Parts: sequence; C-alpha cells; structure tokens
Amino acid sequence: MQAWAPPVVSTTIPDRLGAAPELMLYDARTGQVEKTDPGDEARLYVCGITPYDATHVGHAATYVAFDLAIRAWREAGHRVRYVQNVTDVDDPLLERARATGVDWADLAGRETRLFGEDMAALSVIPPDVFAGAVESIPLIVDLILELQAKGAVYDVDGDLYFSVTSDPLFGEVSRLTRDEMLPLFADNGGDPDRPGKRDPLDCVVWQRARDGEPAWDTVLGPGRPGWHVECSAIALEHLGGAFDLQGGGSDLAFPHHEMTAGEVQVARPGEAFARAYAHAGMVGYEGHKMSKSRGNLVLVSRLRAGGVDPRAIRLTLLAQHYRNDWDWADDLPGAGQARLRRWTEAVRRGGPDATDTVNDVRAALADDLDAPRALAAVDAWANGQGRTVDGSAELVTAVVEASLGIALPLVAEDTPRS
Ligand code: 5CA
Ligand code: ZN
Repeated sequence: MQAWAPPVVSTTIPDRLGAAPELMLYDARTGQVEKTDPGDEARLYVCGITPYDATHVGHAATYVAFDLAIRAWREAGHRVRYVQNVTDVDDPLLERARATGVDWADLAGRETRLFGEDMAALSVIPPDVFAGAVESIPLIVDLILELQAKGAVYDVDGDLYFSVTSDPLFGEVSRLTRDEMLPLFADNGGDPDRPGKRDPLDCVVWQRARDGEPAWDTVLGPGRPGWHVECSAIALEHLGGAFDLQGGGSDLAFPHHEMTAGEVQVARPGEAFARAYAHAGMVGYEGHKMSKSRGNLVLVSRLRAGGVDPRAIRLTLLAQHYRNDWDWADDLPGAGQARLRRWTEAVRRGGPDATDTVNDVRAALADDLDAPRALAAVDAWANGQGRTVDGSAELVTAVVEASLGIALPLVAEDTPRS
C-alpha cells in the first residue's frame, strides 16, 4: 500500500550540538525502562489500524508516541526502518460493512486513506512499508505452512488453529497468568469455548471460507487469515527476526502481541520475535476507553474540520505521557492552541540561549519518551527573560521540529518573505 507523505523538514540542528542520547524505553517484557540498542538501523513494527472507522485521538496518540521514538532514534544517529500493517480484512471490518451496506474493500480503502490524511496532518512520519493483510496473504500462508511443518497447527472443522503450548516462551510478553489471559482472549476476538480446540487459548490462523465473506483460494483451502498471524508474517518478512521494537496500544499486549511473538518463536526456534515491546496507554472519553464498538469517538478529521490546527492536536497528545491512560476533554485542544501561540510568538521575538533547551528536550524524550517534560523545557525557554541571543530562536525551532514534530514558522505566516 502507498503510505502518506513524510512531513517537510525545514530546519536542522547544528552538528556542534552532537547527537542526542540513546533512547531508553519501558519494555513490557522486563517491566523496566531499558536502553534500546539498535545497530545503525533501528527496526520498528507498529500495529496499524483496522480501517472501518476514521482515526480517533486514541489511535493518533499511539502513532504519535512511536513517531517520537523514530525521531529520538534519528536524533541519536540511527537510520530507522519502520513497518506498519493495515488489518484490511477482519471480523469487525466485515461486520461494519454488512451493517452499513457498503462493500468491505471500499470501506477499508476509504478509511485507510482518511487515516493517512490524518497522520500527514499530524506530522507523523510514514512507515517505509505499509502492508495490508490482503496484499500479504502469500506471506501469511507461507508462515502458516512453516507452523504446520513444526506440528503447531491443527484443524477444527476446516479452521486452522495455532497451538500456544508449542511455544515454550508463551506468556513472556504480557506476563499474565492463564486465569488473566482467558477473559482478555474472549474479549479480543478469541473463542476460548469453541469445542474441538486443544487449548482454550489457541488462536485461529486461517478461517475457512464462509457464505457472504471474502475468501482467497490458497494451498490451505479457500479462506482468509486470522488476525495475529498477519502481523507475525508482515513483521518477519519486512524486518526479519529479533527486530528492535514491537509497538502498539496497551490493549494489544494480550492476546495480540503474545500470539504474534509466539507464532514467530515457533516457526523460527531460537530467534526472538522482537527485542522489546512498548505499549501506549489507552485514551478514554467520558469515562470509557475510546473505541469504535462503544462509539465514544473523538475523530481527528472532525477536529480538523472544526478548525483546530493539527499542531495544537499534536501538542495536546504530547502533553500526556504515552504510557498513561488518560481521558480526552473538549477543552484540551484550546490549551494546545494557546501553547502553540506562545511558542510561535517566542520564536519570532527571539529569546535567551537555547543550548540547554535542546539538550533538555532531547534528554526528556530519550528518557522513555517523556514528552510532557520536553514541552516544559520549551515553555521555559518561551517564557525566558533576559538578553536575546542570536540564533536561539532557530535552535528552538529546529529541536521542536526534529524531536517533537511541530513546525514553528520563524516569520509570520501571513507576511511574505522578502
Ligand atoms: N489492526 C489492529 C492491530 S494489528 C488494531 O488494533 N487496530 S485498531 O484500529 O483497533 O487500533 C489501531 C492502534 O490504535 C492499535 O495500536 C491500538 O492499540 C491503538 N488504539 C486503539 N484504541 C486506542 C485508544 N483508545 N487509545 C490509544 N490507543 C488506541
Ligand atoms: Zn498487529
């Protein structure tokens, strides 16, 4: 699939300031903040959308969080290879298409395009590989065949299941007990009570064709892929094994990230799936997790259509630490807009020396993506008194753009440059 266009970068940080510190991130598997240790190229996979409803601010918060990680790696001197999937065929998408009387593929295409527009507006760096499940079916089938060859797949009335007990490391990503896993599995697309399964936690990797549903003719018989194996296959194909970071919202820790890791660990024994797992907190609205099924959505596209500057939306998301759960409130973008105005005025006016500001912003982001602390460092500069130092506004503009993804014009936007 074609991803959205990258943000245009208009400023650079002078070399004399050196590279940013190496990124430290909280790893779900160890329960600790750990130094990431990528080679020249950091390899990242972030679970993408299921495109049946437009981007809400919860999705946006998750993608902005991993965008900060990409920027931190780049500032520390790494190249980044970034892969993101699109779950463009799955139960909830098909249900929505049926309920609204639209073609499932048209719905997926429309919502994926809208997501790309929202991401571009929010200055989110696009993935290098943006892979739909449908276009990845050959890879997915190959991985299922590898699992079959390992004896880790069995048939229940024509549907193929992955046997979780074939993975000796199963449970290490989410660190949950089986009693904790079972209700989460049932609530997130799993079918623990289906008769004929060997273990209630086994997940479907290939669903045989059913009336009124799309199906693909493959060596596994006509059908479509299960959800988890989609991400296993796409990540393995485009990043290889033991890539640096698997990301997504905390709702994906179990079963999704546990299952994707398990499938790869069984297909390629001895090779970890990802070296670390990071999860963004859940954004709620009016007291509940924002979700398409509940319908309590604040859509990025609707905020934009209502005249909110996308940079103010991004600043609103950055004002929260990515690991926290938090509630969106309708007055938050106003505070983001006010901060954007203060920063814009400050860079036009100029301010005190900004070397510490650059170092503070970079250090805050390297420390488990502490964006609120980074914003506070820029606030302190913008409120700073004292002698204006030549070049300080350019420096702040550069770090705010490179590390935080907010473009601040150095001259008034409505004044033509001469
Ligand atoms: N297609 C799968 C991942 S393979 C999926 O979960 N799609 S999604 O559209 O439901 O979510 C897309 C991303 O947004 C996931 O990383 C998910 O964890 C994250 N997400 C969903 N809801 C929220 C929320 N309320 N707050 C923060 N992140 C969220
Ligand atoms: Zn995924």
